[in-house]
Amino acid sequence: MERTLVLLKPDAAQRGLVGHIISRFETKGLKLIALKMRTFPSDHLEQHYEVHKERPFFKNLVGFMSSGPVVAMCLEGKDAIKVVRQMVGATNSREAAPGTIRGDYGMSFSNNLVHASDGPDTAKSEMALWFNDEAEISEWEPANLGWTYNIAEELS
Ligand code: 3AN
Repeated sequence: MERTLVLLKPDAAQRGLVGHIISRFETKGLKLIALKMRTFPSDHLEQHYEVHKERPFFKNLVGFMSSGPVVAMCLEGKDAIKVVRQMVGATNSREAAPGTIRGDYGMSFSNNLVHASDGPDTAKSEMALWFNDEAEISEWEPANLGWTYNIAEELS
């Protein structure tokens, strides 16, 4: 099982899409193991987007992300990082494929609703940044796990 970090950006809250987006991950079969909502300070967002710090859009990005509540969550599942990235779609929402979250709900490059970790190393460091306490992660077994996956072929 793999874990990934997902952020619902302030535009998701402002547009009333938080429930819709979380529901898509849940109905896909991804397991929600951590969830919180807060308006986070700029220094936290600067850390999160450290890799983009030299890019011209960095200041706007941090300003946007700290302008309202962000919903942070961890999702778990087989190949969760790739599965979630595919569900999120291309960075530019206008080019994101229909059926993806950005493709279905977005029209913007910058206000693109969702962030999702792009690989195992970033998933690990981002989860540690957003959920610094082990107590914030819920270890639990969904009652339908054996129906979401094939136990003999995928869970043994
Ligand atoms: P993604 O979230 O699709 O992995 P990244 O990691 O390349 O995209 O970029 C991080 C965030 O920075 C994007 N989600 C987007 O909001 C913003 N961003 C990236 N490139 C640009 C750009 N050229 N102009 C404005 N915002 C950008």
